[in-house]
Parts: sequence; C-alpha cells; structure tokens
Amino acid sequence: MRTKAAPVARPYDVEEVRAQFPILKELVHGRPLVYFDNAATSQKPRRVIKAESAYYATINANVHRGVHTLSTKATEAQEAARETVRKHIHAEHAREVVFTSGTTAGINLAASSLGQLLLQPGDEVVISGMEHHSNIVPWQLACERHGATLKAIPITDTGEWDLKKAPFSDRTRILAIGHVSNTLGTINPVKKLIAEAKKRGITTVVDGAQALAHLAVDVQALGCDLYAFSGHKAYGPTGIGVLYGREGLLDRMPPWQGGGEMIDTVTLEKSTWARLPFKFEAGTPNIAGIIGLGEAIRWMEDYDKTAMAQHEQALLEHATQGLLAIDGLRILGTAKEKVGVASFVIDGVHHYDLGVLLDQQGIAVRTGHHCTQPLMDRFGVSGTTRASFACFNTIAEVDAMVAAVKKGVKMLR
Ligand code: 7TS
Repeated sequence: MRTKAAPVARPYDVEEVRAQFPILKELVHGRPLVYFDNAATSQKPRRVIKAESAYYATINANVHRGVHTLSTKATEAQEAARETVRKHIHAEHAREVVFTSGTTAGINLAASSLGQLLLQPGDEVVISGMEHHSNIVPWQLACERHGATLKAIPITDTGEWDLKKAPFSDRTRILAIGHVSNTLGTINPVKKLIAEAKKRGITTVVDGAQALAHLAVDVQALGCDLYAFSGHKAYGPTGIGVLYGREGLLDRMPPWQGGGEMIDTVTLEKSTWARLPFKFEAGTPNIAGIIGLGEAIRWMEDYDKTAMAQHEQALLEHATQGLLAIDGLRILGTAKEKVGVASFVIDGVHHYDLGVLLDQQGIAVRTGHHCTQPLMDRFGVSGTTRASFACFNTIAEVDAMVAAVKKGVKMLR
C-alpha cells in the first residue's frame, strides 16, 4: 500500500526572516546592529510598516462614524484586524477583543473596573513576586481605593512561582499573573494556577506582554477571564494592545474611560453604554496601530510557530553556555521552561557600564531593574544585563555578544 508522504515542514531560514526587517541593516557606532532588546520592544517587519503607512496613504478616516467610503474602508480594516486577533488567541467572539494602547492600559482597565465590581474592604488580590510594575501598581491603586490587600506568590531560587506558598484565602477575589517573566524568561504554569483559582471562584487576569511573540496563546484553553498584551513586543506597532475578556465578565464590568463611541445614549443626567467591545473603547482608537497589529499577527502566522520557538531556544541555549563560561557570571532565572531571555550579573561589573560598552560595539541590551524591582530585591541585586532574543537573531550575534561581554569584563574589572 502506498502511503502519502507527510508534508515537508519548511526549514526555519533565519536569513530569509532577517531580510524582512529593514532596521537590521542599520549600523550602530559603525558596527552592524545586534538587537537583543526584544523584551522591551521587538523590531518590525516591512509588512507591518507598510500596512500602517498604506492606511494613512489610502484609507485614513475615523471609524464607526461616517457614511463615507473611506470611513467604511477604515472600519472594515480595523474590524478585520480584530477578527485576526480573535482567531490568533482563540477567543470565542470578536466582541471579547478590546483594543487598548498596550498591556499597561489593559491592566489598568482591568484593575480599575474589576476593583469597582469585585473588591470590598478586607478582600485580597494575589499577584506574584516576579510581576512587571504594570501588573503591580494598578492593583496597589485598586486595593488602596477599595480597602483590599495585595499579596504575592513568592519566587524560588530558580525564578519560578513557589506554588506551595500561594497566598490564597477565602477573601481572595482576583488573581493577576504574568504568563512569561520579562526579566527571567520563565514561562509560568498559568493554566494550572488559573484552574486552582477557578475552583475558589477567583477572577483571573493574565499579563501576556511577553508571551504573544513566543508562545501559541489560547485564552480559552488557559481558562483566564482577562488577558492583556501589547502589539509592539510581537513585531507590531507601539501604542496598540489588546485586553481579551470573557464576554460574561466584560458585560458585568463597568467602563473604565468615558467618552465618544463607548455610549449608547447620553442625556445630561445619565448615560448608557455601547455594546461590547465598544463599551471599553472610548475615543478615536489607534486605527493605524490596530491595522499594523493585525498585519504583525498575520506575519507571525506565516511561520511555523514551533520552528520559530526552536530557533529561539537554540539562541538561548547557546547564549547560556557562552555566558556561563565567563568567570563570576551568574544567570538569574534558570527555570526549565523559558523563552529566549538571558539576564545576568557579573561579580565586580556594574550592569550599566557593561551595557554602555556593548552599545559601543553595536549590541543593544537592556540594563537595570527591568520594571521588576520586587524581583530584584528577591535576588538581592540592583539590576541585571538582559539579552532578549527574537526570531530574527542569529547564533553569530550571540557569539558576538559573548565575546563583547568577555572584553567588557576585562576592561571593567
Ligand atoms: N508586562 C510585562 C510582563 C512587560 O514585560 C511589560 C513591558 C509590560 C507589562 C508593559 O508593557 P507596555 O507595552 O504597556 O509598556 N516590559 C518591558 C521590558 O521588559 N523592558 O521594557 C519594557
């Protein structure tokens, strides 16, 4: 019997990927740019840049307002992007996809609105000790406003949640946790913790800022109530993000910001709210950004996610080996499940000085506390040097960084 040959997966061709990123041709201090600051913001493929400029050049108009042709085209392009996002994150309905200006705005929306809906004096909100400030401060503000208390899951020496010490109680109302740590790279067992929270009737919010570019995100499989992310960390534009919300919950949540387009009726005495998702989208949205985000997702979907992830894992492994061979260097975040983030400290070398020396060789890394000060306190350091990889980085670039770190250590010690 003849068997059908399995389709041959297209090998991951990093040079073909790189050719799509115009910025990678730039020189920095006369050297080819090595961009390892993707956790701060990733670079953008030409298709995304073109989609944004094509919107301005051909169909620029406000959305959901005019009867004229351009407004209709702009509205269709925006709503097509919403559908692209819906499918990509496996949301059930497009009305569960709320456009925001980014993860920070999404979490502020969540904290402000859920705070009003759920928090009473004496209630508790649980986060973890590795959260970005964006997933700490909005909850502190909400707790302060409603007389609630903020608690945190402690972090182990490997940079993982210590779930045996998860501070759940019968007063816990909200769990707000990061899918992937921006500082350590840890991929957290969010699904497991959400299941535990659900059993206790706790509303769950996930900060997915660092996940979208690296993992296949399925909000229904995760079982979360809300999920926030930014476009710019996943090859999309800045100033645009998404807050996914389960319809039943979004329906009950009060609006965050008031203004045009989020209302159904307004009298001088009282207003009623527009249907989802518009109840949460006051004012003119970032239409070009939304279109660019849709294009970034379509661009990512053109590649086999597993092949992309394997490429990034190879970069991480190579970097980890190369860095650990340097005397006095310690990597923070040694979990088994990590995305391509290598955060390190070196005895006798300040991260800022090292970052400046790397930049002089064209290598962009982030230094400092990475907006995770409680995590820095947990590890007893003031900051780290962080290299964060994307699908367009190469092994040769990792070698260049390791060599530059070695050189830097010699100069600074
Ligand atoms: N949550 C996480 C886990 C993040 O990494 C960031 C940004 C945010 C929230 C905020 O996202 P924004 O798009 O609203 O700014 N993280 C980083 C970083 O690691 N370096 O610069 C920004």
